[in-house]
Amino acid sequence: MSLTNNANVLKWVDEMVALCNPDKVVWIDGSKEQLDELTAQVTSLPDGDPNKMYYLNQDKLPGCLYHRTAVNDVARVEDRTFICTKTKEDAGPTNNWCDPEEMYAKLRPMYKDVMKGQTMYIIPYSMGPIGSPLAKVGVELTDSIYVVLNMNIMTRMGKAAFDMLGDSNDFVRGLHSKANVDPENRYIVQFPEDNTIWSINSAYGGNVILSKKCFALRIASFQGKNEGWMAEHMLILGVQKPDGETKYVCAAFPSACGKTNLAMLIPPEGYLKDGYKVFTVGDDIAWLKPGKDGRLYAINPENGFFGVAPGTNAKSNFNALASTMKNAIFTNVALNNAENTVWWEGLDKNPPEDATEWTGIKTNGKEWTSEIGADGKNKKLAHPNSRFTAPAVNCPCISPEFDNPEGVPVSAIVFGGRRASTTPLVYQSFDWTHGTYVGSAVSSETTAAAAGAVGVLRHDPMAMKPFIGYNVGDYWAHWLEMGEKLGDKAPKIFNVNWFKQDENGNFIWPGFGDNMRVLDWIIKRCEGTVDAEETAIGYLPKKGDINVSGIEDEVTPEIMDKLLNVDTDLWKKEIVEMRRYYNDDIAAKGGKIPAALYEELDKLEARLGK
Ligand code: GTP
Ligand code: SPV
Ligand code: MN
Repeated sequence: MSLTNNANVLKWVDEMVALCNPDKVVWIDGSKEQLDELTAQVTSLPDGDPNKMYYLNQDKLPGCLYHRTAVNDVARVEDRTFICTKTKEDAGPTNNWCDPEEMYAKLRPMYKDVMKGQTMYIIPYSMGPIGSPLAKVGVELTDSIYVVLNMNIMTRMGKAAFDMLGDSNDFVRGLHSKANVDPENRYIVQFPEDNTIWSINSAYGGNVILSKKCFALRIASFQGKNEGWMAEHMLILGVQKPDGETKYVCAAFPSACGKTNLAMLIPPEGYLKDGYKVFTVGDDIAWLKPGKDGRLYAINPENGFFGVAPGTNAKSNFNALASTMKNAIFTNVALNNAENTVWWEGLDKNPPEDATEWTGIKTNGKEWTSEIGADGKNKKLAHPNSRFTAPAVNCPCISPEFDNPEGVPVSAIVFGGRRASTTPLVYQSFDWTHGTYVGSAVSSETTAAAAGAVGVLRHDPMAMKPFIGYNVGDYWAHWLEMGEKLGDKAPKIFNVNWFKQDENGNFIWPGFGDNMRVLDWIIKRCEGTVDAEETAIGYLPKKGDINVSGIEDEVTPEIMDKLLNVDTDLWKKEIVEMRRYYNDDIAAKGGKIPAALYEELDKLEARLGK
């Protein structure tokens, strides 16, 4: 029985059912009974079935499940991700493009009868609190119970989403089939002009949880441009100060560069004693819109966290770990067989002696075989991009504003990336336009979150390179327009770098909870209660203005000098590279760069001197 009378939904579902030809169709209402039944089904599949999920130790990890994906299906695949708009120019130079009709024609035969012998699940969901003026509805059709269970954590899933939609045609149509998980025929395709996403031949996280990158960033960024709001790859956190006031900060870092960690940080002892508290509103995606008072407001469209497991431990991210202790799903981590619990590199220093590697191979905790990378040197128990899917309600520091339909007012926007050199620990842009330039200039060393080489410096404007659903030049123009609209109520824009290294490749900033010290400076700058050093690249902290109390041994004055150093020679090289990037990678390939950004580049060059 269908869950809605919405004629637009019913017509589209009929078409997709006719195409995929499932034996059975199940409408997902979000009820516990239904989810329990699906869990029972998927956990009782035989070992070796690629769809199999496992119950973990239900005393230690109640409600938690485990799943392994195919070894060639462990991350987003950017070279197989497409934005299909009528013209190539509308997709722009940062996206793979194909004509929509051509792409539909190519994919339709792949979906034909693909669900024969299987069940199609129809998942209605809301991105954002039900009833929020910023929320939007999506419907995902999938043949994967793993997807249903993940969507239940990551979104507000079930009948309420259809109730919110009413008769409207404004919903995102997602069609997913794992098919044969064939990497040669894997496609992650967005049709922004049709509000449609087609994903096929993957069963992994970001490729199949269509609410996330496909909808909440690629499709939503396109919608935002047309409707006057922004969809960004940003965490949202609140810092409650000793006086009780909470300031909200959004931060955009590329994949696996520290959003979840910053969003859930526990302040150093001195700050806790003074009464500071940090609250998490979101760890990956922010939808931003001017509110009635003219300030910029943010909601987290998601309802859970799809976080990187390796490196997560009680010290580095207590709150993330705590979030995974019940009703969570673990994907591609290792198993501690004796306890039927999970393990990953960086959880602790004791890999289990009786373990199952992320590939499913049983091993002894000393030598293992599952290789990452072609050189075979990098052997890991858990895949570097193994993840947990955890409900936001589990997070000990979840913000009381998490479900606020109006969102939270944003004081600061922060950009960042992994940079071994050049970029200082923190600096503030001169104004919104300069801040937009700073965002356009984000580059970062690549990580395991996407398939391909790791550790290569690449441009990742606003940490959105893989997620901008239209022409990057128009996207930058939209940023500038938003700034004009917000005027003097616009958030201040900063840039941070937690990843500066010494000559031996060691990080020189302790990071994690100590990033609070940088947030503290950022908030004081927003309040106008701390002065700054005006440099060629922007405002930097004055000597002594980053609080190092308690970490003086680690962050000596010499180290702080290195952290805050603006190396003119390196920055001149940066300018040459930015001009090359704007000209060759963007403008020459159909990206219309706003004149204001070229002016910012010229001004920066002039400030650095000849
Ligand atoms: P996505 O979910 O892929 O968007 O990633 P994310 O931006 O949320 O990254 P996450 O917080 O999961 O961190 C990824 C990796 O960066 C982990 O291995 C962390 O241990 C590491 N990391 C996070 N914060 C810091 C930091 O302040 N310093 C250092 N050195 N590493 C950090
Ligand atoms: C990212 O890669 O930025 C993620 C994980 O948050 S995924 O959902 O796979 O995109
Ligand atoms: Mn992300």
